[in-house]
Amino acid sequence: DAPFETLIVETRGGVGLITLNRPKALNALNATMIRELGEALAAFEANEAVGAVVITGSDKAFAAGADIREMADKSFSDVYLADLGGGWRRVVECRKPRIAAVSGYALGGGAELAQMCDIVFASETAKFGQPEITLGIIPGFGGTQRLTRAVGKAKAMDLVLTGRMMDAQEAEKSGLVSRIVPAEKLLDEALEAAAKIASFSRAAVLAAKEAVDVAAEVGLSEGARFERRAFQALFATEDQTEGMAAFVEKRKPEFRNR
Ligand code: CO8
Repeated sequence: DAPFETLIVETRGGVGLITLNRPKALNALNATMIRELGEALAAFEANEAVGAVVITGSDKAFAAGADIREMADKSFSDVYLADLGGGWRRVVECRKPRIAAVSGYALGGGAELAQMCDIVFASETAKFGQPEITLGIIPGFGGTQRLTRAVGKAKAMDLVLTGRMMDAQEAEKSGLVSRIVPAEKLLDEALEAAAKIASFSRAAVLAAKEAVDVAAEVGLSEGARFERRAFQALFATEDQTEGMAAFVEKRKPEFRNR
């Protein structure tokens, strides 16, 4: 694995694990970290052995936002020409499922990174918020869009306009968090879920993720049509034959990603 300045990147079986690693700055997302996240995810995307990715931080902070020190003196033309926030596209574009394992602060860009992941596991200590308004800005990478789709307008407006934090319970109840997990089990449970996903037919996993993602973009009948075509297409895979044969024969399937 290539050495990264701001991340620890490793593989655990079929799972890619990215640990945000700027502990002194509570994992504030600087330009290097955003670039490296894109690179690490692209490498996992290209690595056939990897079926799912876990992104985590430290006990105290998943990530306390974009790096305020790095942004403080920038002008409009600086951030426009550098396409500040645009580097995140590479994070979103990853086709393999990503699980965010969140402990401690997930604020601003850190909350948005969690929102970009497909599944969010939170420890009881997790705190989510969009405090950008307190800095004279607004969320810059999906916090007004993905958050609103996840939790609805009422909760999103409350969070984005007041900048307050919500705890894991509230985040789970409102639909941002998939599961709350005891802090000491957070990473293990995320790795276990990722390993399970990685064990399934890769084509089925990618199609399932793609179809769920389409729901955020299109109307119901168009989305259902997309789903049906993707569903039907999977009957062209050997994994479908194997998965159903294994059920009928009462044995474990052996998916070969064909
Ligand atoms: N940027 C830079 N440094 C940070 C950040 C940050 N976002 N958050 C914490 N740090 C640093 C602190 O400056 C401090 O450094 P030092 O020890 O050198 O003074 C260190 O981390 C520890 O932080 P604290 O001493 O503040 O720790 P506390 O436990 O007292 O407080 C908090 C923890 C509440 C999380 C507090 O640090 C805080 O409020 N942080 C800022 C949170 C914030 O406002 N985040 C939003 C940032 S804006 C944003 O994310 C815009 C997203 C747009 C995306 C565009 C793409 C790039």
